[in-house]
Amino acid sequence: FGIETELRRAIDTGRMMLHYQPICDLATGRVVSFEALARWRNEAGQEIPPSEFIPVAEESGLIVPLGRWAIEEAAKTLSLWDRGGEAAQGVKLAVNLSAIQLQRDDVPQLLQDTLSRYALGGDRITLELTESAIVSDPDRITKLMHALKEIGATLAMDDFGTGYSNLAYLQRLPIDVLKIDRSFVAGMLADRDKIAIVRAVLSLAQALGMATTAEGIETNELAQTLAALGCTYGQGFLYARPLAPNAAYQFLLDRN
Ligand code: G
Ligand code: G
Ligand code: MN
Ligand code: NA
Repeated sequence: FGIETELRRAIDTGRMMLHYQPICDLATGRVVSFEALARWRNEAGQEIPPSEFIPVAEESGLIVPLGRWAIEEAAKTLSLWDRGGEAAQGVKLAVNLSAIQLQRDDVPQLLQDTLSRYALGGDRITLELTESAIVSDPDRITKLMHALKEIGATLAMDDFGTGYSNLAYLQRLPIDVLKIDRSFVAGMLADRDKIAIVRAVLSLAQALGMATTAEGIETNELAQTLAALGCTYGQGFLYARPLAPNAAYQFLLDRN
């Protein structure tokens, strides 16, 4: 009850922040997008991790206003960056969507309205969904995903390999990018099983015409190996931690 009340207030009063972690093209090193990650410092000044407040938000229904806020905030940030010049022109922001938000809210309508208000093209937004979103209500989610593609959004499957991977859906749904979970990526150079899984996911994605993002890249060696294996994009502390908006924009200016 306490955390739920405080979370509601945080969303209403702007205590919630988005931090942005760069995602780079492994072949060129250029930043292609940033993943938006919610950050919450409560009234006592403590950082509450998403692993604590996202489940509370999902159970209480606060995930709907939280998800709306995240889309609004990402669009606002993009339009601000665009006013700074050309640096951010082709860059996308990736917003995480929970299964519950997809069920309860009209996300395509919301996204379209928000993009229009900020004069942004749909191609500037990536939506990261998890396998649980698809399993929850396949028919509805299939329609939603097609509606989001109509708007021009990129669709990424987050944490791939950790959920109920239904390969039939994977093939049938308009998914653009598979994000390979960091539990397979970090440590793969020293673990035959992990590298075998990563290779298998890369060839599956290639066969289905999807791009790939490896999460949790912490070393150059890992980035080079993944590039050589044909992985498209990389994300991890090697490039940067999730950054406050101004630091993310500066990172973009320095790197691209
Ligand atoms: O911030 P951290 O890097 O610890 O993120 C952990 C996880 O929390 C992310 O992988 C993501 O699944 C989830 N998460 C972070 N921000 C959001 C958000 O705005 N909405 C939803 N639904 N999940 C988020
Ligand atoms: O959406 P997802 O649950 O994958 O969110 C990414 C989470 O992983 C965030 O909590 C982020 O801080 C974390 N993360 C991102 N890159 C790295 C990394 O290179 N190493 C580790 N240990 N964690 C990372
Ligand atoms: Mn994610
Ligand atoms: Na992930």
